[in-house]
Amino acid sequence: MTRWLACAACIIVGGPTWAAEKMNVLFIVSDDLTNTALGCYGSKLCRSPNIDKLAGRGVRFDRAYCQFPLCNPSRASFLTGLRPDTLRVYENATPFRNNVPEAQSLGQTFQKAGYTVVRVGKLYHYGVPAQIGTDGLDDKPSWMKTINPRGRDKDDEEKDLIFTLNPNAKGSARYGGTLSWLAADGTDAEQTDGLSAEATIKLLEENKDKPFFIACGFFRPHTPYVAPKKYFDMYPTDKIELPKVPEGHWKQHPAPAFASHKKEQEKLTDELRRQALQAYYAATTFMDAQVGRLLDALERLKLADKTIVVFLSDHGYHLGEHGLWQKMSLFENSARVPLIIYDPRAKGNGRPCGRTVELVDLHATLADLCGLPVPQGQDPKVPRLDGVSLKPLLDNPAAPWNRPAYTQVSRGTPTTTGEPTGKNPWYMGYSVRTERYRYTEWDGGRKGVQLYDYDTDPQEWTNRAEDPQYAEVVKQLKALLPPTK
Ligand SMILES: [Ca+2]
Repeated sequence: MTRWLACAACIIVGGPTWAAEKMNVLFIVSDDLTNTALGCYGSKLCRSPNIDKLAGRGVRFDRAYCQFPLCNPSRASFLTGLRPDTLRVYENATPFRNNVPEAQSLGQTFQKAGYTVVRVGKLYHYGVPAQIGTDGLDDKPSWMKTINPRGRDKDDEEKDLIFTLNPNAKGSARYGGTLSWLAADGTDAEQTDGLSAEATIKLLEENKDKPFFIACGFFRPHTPYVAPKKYFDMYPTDKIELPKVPEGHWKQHPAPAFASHKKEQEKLTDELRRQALQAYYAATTFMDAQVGRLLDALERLKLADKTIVVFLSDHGYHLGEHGLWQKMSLFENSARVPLIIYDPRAKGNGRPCGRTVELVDLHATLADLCGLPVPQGQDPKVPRLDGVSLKPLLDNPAAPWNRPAYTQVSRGTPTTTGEPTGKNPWYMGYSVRTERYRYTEWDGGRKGVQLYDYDTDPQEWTNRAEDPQYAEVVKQLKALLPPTK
């Protein structure tokens, strides 16, 4: 009966067929991209015209947070809609199905609804650059088809052309785990991300007449920061300013807050820091150009009005703020992510949203926007989603919202099942972010507590956790930890 009525409505309004009315999804994920490198989030130097254009069209989330500032735990979380503590995935080695075999992933939700669901490049965790061109730590049930491009960046790596801060290291610590970069010869199209854009455009062309969920995971600006030379030329090092770190900064905060620091970073001179920023910006602008190719293809194929576009990074990134580089901290630079959602039907398009939202919300959001069911607990082996739909904020970015955002990170080496063991001691830091504050406890507060008031201290230079004036704020935020369903 419902189906007949729907078809009748189509005939009356002369609209497209029921199947064609389904919204498509183009899901674009960047790797290790910080907000501070994007024009639409306030960067004065780094250029990102295509992501800026998307932000102007859709809703730009200014307080969006990852659940864990590391590839595998974060990606497993947002691609399932389940928190790291539900999946018990805290490092880069454990596939989430080891712990929660029957979880229904975002890709599975769309497959069940009859969508064509395809992945290009890095969606679930991949070791970068070591696993480029492979399946990485993929989740096979999530996709109907997968494409793993491999570009000349891998050839240049094999020729040892890439500068690394850690030249004596082998394995992932040589390029992926440290600062490394290359101003590459050749064109955009030869790079892995250039090939990923090309493959994604081909998929859009092939699937333009049926509902699709196409996911494109770019590898840049993850280390090694590799991009064609022309992008390096856009950022002369003498134009690059380094972030300020107050004298004695580390002594005012708990030690675990800085435990992501790596020994080799002590080799960084100001000139090397500027070169690292130049390379990171070059890799970002190169990746942005590939995003632009995808957006142009949507226009050319007349898909722009019936495709929801999501752009995000798996977590944030330090570029020297707090004296830190890369990820794995619970400061804003590491926990905060760029997130843009463009649904052509949304009333809030073109406006920023300042509400605290989480990447774990994406599964519920996209299912809601496309009218698809998600697990409701009928089967106890299939967990309900931990996130909620952001649809109300897409229609009204200033709508009332009472959900804070959570980010957690481990210190020490977690076991692959996530369970603590005597042999392998480790602990968690949990952080809760409201629109004004961030409150963090390390090991339940036993290894330190932090509180920042962003109204007066946007750079997180003053830890207010012990300040009597903030005692009531601490009490309220403490009650929110750890996150619960
Ligand atoms: Ca990452």
